[in-house]
Parts: sequence; structure tokens; C-alpha cells
Amino acid sequence: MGLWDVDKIEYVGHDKGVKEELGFHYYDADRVVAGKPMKDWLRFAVAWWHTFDQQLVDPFGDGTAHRPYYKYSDPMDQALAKVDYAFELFQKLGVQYFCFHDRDLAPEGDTLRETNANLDKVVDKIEENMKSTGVKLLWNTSSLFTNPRFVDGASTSPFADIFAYSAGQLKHSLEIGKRLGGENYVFWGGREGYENLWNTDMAREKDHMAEFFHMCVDYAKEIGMKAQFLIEPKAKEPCSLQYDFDASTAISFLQKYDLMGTFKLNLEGNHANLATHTYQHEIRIARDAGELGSLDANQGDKLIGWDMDEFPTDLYETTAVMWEVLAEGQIGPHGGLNFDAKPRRSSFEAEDLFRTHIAGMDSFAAGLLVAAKMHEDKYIEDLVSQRYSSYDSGIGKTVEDGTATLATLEDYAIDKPQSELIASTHSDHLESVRATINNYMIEALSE
Ligand code: XLS
Ligand code: NI
Ligand code: NI
Repeated sequence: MGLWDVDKIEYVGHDKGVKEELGFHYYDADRVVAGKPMKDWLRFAVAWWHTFDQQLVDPFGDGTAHRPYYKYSDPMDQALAKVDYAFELFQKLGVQYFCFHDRDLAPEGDTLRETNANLDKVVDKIEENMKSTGVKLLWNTSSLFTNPRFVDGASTSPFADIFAYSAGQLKHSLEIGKRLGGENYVFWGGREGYENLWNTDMAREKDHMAEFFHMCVDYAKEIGMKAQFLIEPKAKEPCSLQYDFDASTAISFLQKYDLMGTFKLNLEGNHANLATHTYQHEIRIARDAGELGSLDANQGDKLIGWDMDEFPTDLYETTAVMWEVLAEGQIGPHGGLNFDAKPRRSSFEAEDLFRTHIAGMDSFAAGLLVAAKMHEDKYIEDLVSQRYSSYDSGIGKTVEDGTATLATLEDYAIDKPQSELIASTHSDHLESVRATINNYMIEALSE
């Protein structure tokens, strides 16, 4: 059976066996939907930190996780053993990509040099496994927030030594990304923000962060690294406010510092909620700016409201996300769906890592099926073009082509009676749209 006490997960369908927890009911990797196999639309990735490192702690309780590699007590032995477990899990789930932070892989030494040496040993083993299995790196990143030295930030730390250390750490992380052929490289500014505005020079900190990003771009060019750089916005946690608050804020930052396009966005469902947005909103903002890069797949808990990193199971949300992806034609040129998600503390068994990934993969596959049906009928496309059709000709056209002025519009409007000024079609109203989407779900998922 291998290292995990689980067989390869197969597609079992949903007409029979809907309760089969260790089988896919909707995710059928090679099934062609809207012109592409499901696996190419979804490009699922496993997150190393949650899946292999997370002991399932919360602020009130210790870790509950049972993991087979806990039998290795030496941290380096455990780090190396995890690589075998990881690659077997990827293959058993049929996931083609994975993601990691540098510090997820190996313990730190006393100096950066020692830490890099530990890391390289694990990366050597990862590289061999990538070659023998064909599993690829969606992205890697650098943890510039876990170690106490980053208590006040990394590139936004008020202490220049910490800026320098961060730059050195990141340099090696880029080298690893290049070596493993990572398709993207992510920057999540965990502590790039503030918890106390009274002691913070925000403008100076943001300048430093931009300087740091420019150094990364330069170094990637120097070593011939091809990965797409991505910023992952998050409103807050651990800081009271993070500088990459949401997609719009990150885009203004990129514009100000001449980094548009060089960086795109990696958007996460639960982070969207922390900014009081929907996941779909964040994706739409990025699409409209040509900045959609990749997606972190998870969801929050509507009642708790914090960053819960639940596996995504809300079909309405996965449908909305996949609708945007289908409209875009892809997640991003190199994007994928990385499960930045962890099991609940009560799902502590090793097998639960399979169950939770299956739940997320099936939920996104189902969302893809529903969204594909909606696109096939051009349901939303027609509704939206109808809604704005008054700009296609007449007075509306003069607004869009720039020939209108306040005076020509006053002339047009001044004698119009109130009764002519309400244009309404019930079919694009909220309740009608939601009811129709519900009908699409029921139809698409019962086929
Ligand atoms: C934390 C972030 C983090 C990034 C990678 O909330 O989601 O996990 O995805 O650093
Ligand atoms: Ni997150
Ligand atoms: Ni994330």
C-alpha cells in the first residue's frame, strides 16, 4: 500500500456511492470540460506547510495531528522523511503541483549559511522526486514572518539588519525556485504592515518594500529565473493592517512603484473575506487589471470571521470562482489552485489529509461543471450585455466615445418625464440571478 495507509484515490462518480469518502465524485482528471481536461483548468496544488507541517494547533489547544513520520524524532530525519510521504500523497491524490515556504522544508541553523545547508539537503531530495514522478512546483516562497527576528516585519522592518537578512534569505529562495523550475514565486507580506501607527513611518516602509521587490526582480533576471512573481494580498492577521490589503490596494502599490505585470496577484478566498470582499470580487478586480496570477483555494467560516483556512466546500463560491476562470480562459498563464487549507483539529487522522483534499478537489470540479454550463448558455454574458445595451447606440454611445459633454447631456435629459427614467428588467435582479444559478447547479450536478 505504500507509506500512507490509503490506496490511490479514484473517480467513483456520483450516481452511486455518494458517501464514498475516499473517492472523487466530480473530479475526473481527464474529462474534457469547456475544451480542456479538468486537471488543466484546475491545476491543483498541495501546500507543504498545512499538509505536512501543521500539527493542528489553535490558540487554545495543542496539536492533535497523527502523522506517520512523527516516529522520526531528529528534525532533519523527519524533514527528509516528509519528502517521501509528500510525493506519495501527491500521486495518490493525482495532484500535479505543490507549493512550499523555505522554512517548511528544513529546520534553521544558527546562521543563514547553516540554514541554507539544511534546506539544500531537502531540496536535493525534492528535486529527485520531482524528476521521478513528474510532479511540478507551482510556486515556492520565503517565510519572512515565522522566526522572532521578523517580529517587526522583513523588508518593512525598521531595523536595517533585518532588511539585509531578509534579502539574503530571499536570494537563496529564488535560487531554489529557479533550480526546481517553479512556475511562480509568491510574496505574502505576513508582517509587512503595522500594529501601531504611532510608531510607524508607513511611507518609508512601503518604499523599502518596493526597493526589496525591485532587487528581487533584478536578481531573477540575473540568474535567468523565469517564474511569474505574485503578490498575495491579505487585509490583516498577523498585523492589524497589511500593506497588501486587498487586490485593489496591491494594484495601486504596483502602479506607484512601476511593478505592474512584473508582479501579478495570488488571491485567496479567506483573505478576500478578511477585507470584507468575496473571493469572486478579488478575482474580478485582478482580471480587469490584467493581474490575475494564481489562486489559493480555501474558505473562511462565516460565523468566526478569522483566517480559518478551511478546505473549500462552498459550491456557490467555487462556482463563482470557476465562472471567472472560464471567462478568463485560464487561472492565469501559470496559475493553479493551491489548497492553502488545513483539516480541523478534530480531523486529526493521517487519512483525513486525503478526505479534506478530496472535498476541496470535488468542490472545485463541481464548480467548474456548473460554471461551464452557465458559459455554454452565455447566461451571464447575455444578461450583462443586455444590461448595458443603452451604451451601444444613441446617447450612451456619445458617452463612451467621448463626444458627450454636460451640456449635450443636459439638453437630452432636461425635459424627460420621470416615467421614462426607470429602466428595469427583472431577470437581472439579485433574486432572479441567484435562483437561476441554483437551477444551473441542480441541473449540472445531476448529469
Ligand atoms: C497566510 C498566507 C500564506 C501564503 C504563503 O495567510 O495565505 O500561507 O499563502 O506565504
Ligand atoms: Ni492565508
Ligand atoms: Ni495563502
